[in-house]
Amino acid sequence: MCAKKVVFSGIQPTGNIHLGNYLGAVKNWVDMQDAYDNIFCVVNSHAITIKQDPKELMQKTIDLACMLIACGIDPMKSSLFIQSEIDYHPALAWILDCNIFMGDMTRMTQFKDKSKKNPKNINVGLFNYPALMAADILLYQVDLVPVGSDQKQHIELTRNVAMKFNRDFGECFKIPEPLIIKEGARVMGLDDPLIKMSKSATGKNHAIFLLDEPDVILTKIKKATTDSNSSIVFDENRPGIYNLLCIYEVLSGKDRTSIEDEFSTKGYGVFKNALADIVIDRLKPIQERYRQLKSDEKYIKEILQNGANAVLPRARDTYNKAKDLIGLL
Ligand code: AQP
Repeated sequence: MCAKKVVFSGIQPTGNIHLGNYLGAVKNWVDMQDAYDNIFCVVNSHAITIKQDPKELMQKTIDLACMLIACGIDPMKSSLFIQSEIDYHPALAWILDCNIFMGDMTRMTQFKDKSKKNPKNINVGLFNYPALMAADILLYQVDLVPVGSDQKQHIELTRNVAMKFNRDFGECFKIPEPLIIKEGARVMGLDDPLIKMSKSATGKNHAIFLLDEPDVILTKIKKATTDSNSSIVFDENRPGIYNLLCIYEVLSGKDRTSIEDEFSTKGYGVFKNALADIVIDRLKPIQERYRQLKSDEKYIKEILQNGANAVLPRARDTYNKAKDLIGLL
């Protein structure tokens, strides 16, 4: 029997997890758990590229792990751990840093976007984020990295540095492939469908958070930006209604033609109510499970410790190999 492919992905504890994180990443992690050998990571070291309150960051890290389990990450099928528990991540990032050209790093669009959002804290870590992300992935000899489409450029950089290292020093890293499921790959802000839904955006109606109460979800969807044209069809040139229809498509599992047949003549009000119903229904069991798990932090910490113990040997082996190949004692 051939071994299962290894999947790795991470998520930052930078704020409340939203529908974009869920549909673009976490839902896919959960759906594919049986098919792969899964490693998932709360990437708290990435989170400090943006200023964080230390106590809050610790709590948000545990809460996010709790939410991932509530969403369906099963510790019996997946290793879930906290990035800062394994020191090989920053150690390998340094080796990779010395093998990534400035020109390649300066092309990363996320750095440009995040610098604009945080003009008073454009730190070296923010610039260097993709090297740490490459280390996260390469340490585990990964086949696939399921992410939203915003991370495609970083995975490309990861592949390039891995290939360069293997060429220059000898075979060390498996070359990972991005796994971007088209549906849900880029959920846009409800208040502004031209920008990606994001944890750190401040608009009151920007994102649906997984812990939002039903009435809040309904209000946010009702207030979502659409346009003056009332027909309900999948048209990328009408980004507001297109975004809402894409969310409905992933959550309902229906195809585009049947969704258009169902709503095309019904107007935005009816469609928005149906979308709110489906979002609320999907989030309800996740919220219930989250509340149960939250009352047992010891259990969450145990899962995280077991996850770290399970993945540590892989990280150690890869790091030692890279260190040896590059001539570090
Ligand atoms: N809007 C989105 N649509 C689809 N997928 C998304 N992802 C993020 N936003 C969307 C995917 O979620 C996973 C975890 O993301 P992250 O926490 O590592 O960081 P991010 O991409 O920077 O997410 P945010 O929400 O925008 O956080 P902040 O505001 O802190 O920067 C990734 O797979 C990502 O693709």
